[in-house]
Amino acid sequence: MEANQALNNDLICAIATPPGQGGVGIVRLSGKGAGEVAAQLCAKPLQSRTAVYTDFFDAQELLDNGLALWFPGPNSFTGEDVVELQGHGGPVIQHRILNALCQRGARLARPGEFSERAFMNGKLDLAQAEAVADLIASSSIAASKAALNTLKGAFSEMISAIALDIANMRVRVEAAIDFPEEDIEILQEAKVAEDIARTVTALEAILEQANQGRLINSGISVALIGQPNVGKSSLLNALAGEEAAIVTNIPGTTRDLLKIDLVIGGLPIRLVDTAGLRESSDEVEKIGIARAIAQAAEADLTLYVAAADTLEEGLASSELVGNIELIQESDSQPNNILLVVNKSDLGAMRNLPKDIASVSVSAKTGEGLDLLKKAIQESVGFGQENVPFAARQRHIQIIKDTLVKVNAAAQALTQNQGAEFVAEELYIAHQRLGEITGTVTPDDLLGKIFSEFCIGK
Ligand SMILES: Nc1nc2c(ncn2[C@@H]2O[C@H](COP(=O)(O)OP(=O)(O)OP(=O)(O)O)[C@@H](O)[C@H]2O)c(=O)[nH]1
Ligand SMILES: [Mg+2]
Repeated sequence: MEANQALNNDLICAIATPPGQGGVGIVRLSGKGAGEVAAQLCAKPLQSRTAVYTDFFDAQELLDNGLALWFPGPNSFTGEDVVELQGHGGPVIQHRILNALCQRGARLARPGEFSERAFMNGKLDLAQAEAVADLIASSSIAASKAALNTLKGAFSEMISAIALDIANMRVRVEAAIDFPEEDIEILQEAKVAEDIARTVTALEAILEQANQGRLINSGISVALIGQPNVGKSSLLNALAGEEAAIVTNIPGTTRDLLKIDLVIGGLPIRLVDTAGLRESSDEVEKIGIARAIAQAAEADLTLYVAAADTLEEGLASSELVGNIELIQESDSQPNNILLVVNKSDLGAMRNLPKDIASVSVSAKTGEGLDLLKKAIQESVGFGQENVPFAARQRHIQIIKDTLVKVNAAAQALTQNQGAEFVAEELYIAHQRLGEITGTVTPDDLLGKIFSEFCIGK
């Protein structure tokens, strides 16, 4: 890492504000000599951590005027010398300022390079750096709160506490390896089994929270599935509050997937309308139906839509059960399915399968829509409480892998396999968990994470 730091503190610059016109446009500069280069551009000395009103020049002429803010390292976002040049928010002006900086030795930053440097210099850990991108990309208030909590360290603190527990266990287990004859007794005396059990409980709890954090962060995908003409597209329109999907009384209207982003109870939702499920000889429709089933399998929640007026017939009901079973078989989270009985204005819910939660609605009159929204929230495990932190799929996989290894350590202990086996499992668990905050990071992982950032962050 030290070699990286030495290589990477060259001077980088980028426009930090969004493209287009605005009252203010900010160009950021970070790295060795940022203060000097900026002072040349402003043709006056800058003052540490003070806003200086100034003109900006290139070698020939005046470019703009505004404020220059200088944060000498290490007390800056990146930990290096950082300057923010706040000029007028126009693309031509800002590019001229960038050019002037590049003429004086800076280069254009890669996406995420400022945050990557903050990570490299210990200003943020990896989960916090990811939260910077997640906070910027958040699409609901709840998502932004969760990302901010992660940025402030809520998630990292919990992970670090568990990592510390594992480290402490490792110390005791590794000590026992030196006494192969008595190692089992030593481990018993040191109450390692109890500590492992506690760690498993802690990991399971954080896994559950991380799942919520992942859902709120990346958005919850909800698929509308069901037989033709039951009103899936009408429901999508009713929930979205716009005529996004084509609705007709001809069965088989929807052919392809239609995705709409909306917010329900503060949760970012991606709602997907699909082709009605039926036997079809039409090539295009067949592809649409296959996509519908795949979407249901992939979604965090499947809304299986049926129509109240057709449910009275026993046949429709048995088909419905068959289709639900089909989806449950292909779904990785088979419990997350909610039966939505639409067209409540035409009849009551009847002949419903008993083992599945259901809601009655009318896309036409709007009746039951609020209940449906609540049911969607509850089905993905959200009540009114705030999500404690935002997380990513990467974190969830790591927590799961860590759990597997800690459980393996517990098993090695109960089977009296010897301290070195327990130590080995705990070592792998410890290493893997460290990848969340970045105490252990394969280089390609860093490249992947930071390349997803916007430029200037
Ligand atoms: N009475 C009544 N009619 C509805 C309701 N919802 C939808 N419809 C009607 O049912 C018909 C089918 O609606 P769609 O939304 O196109 O149904 P779909 O499930 O998307 O159908 P496919 O795309 O063919 O799979 C249309 O004529 C709608 O106006 C409802 O709540 N009550
Ligand atoms: Mg449709």
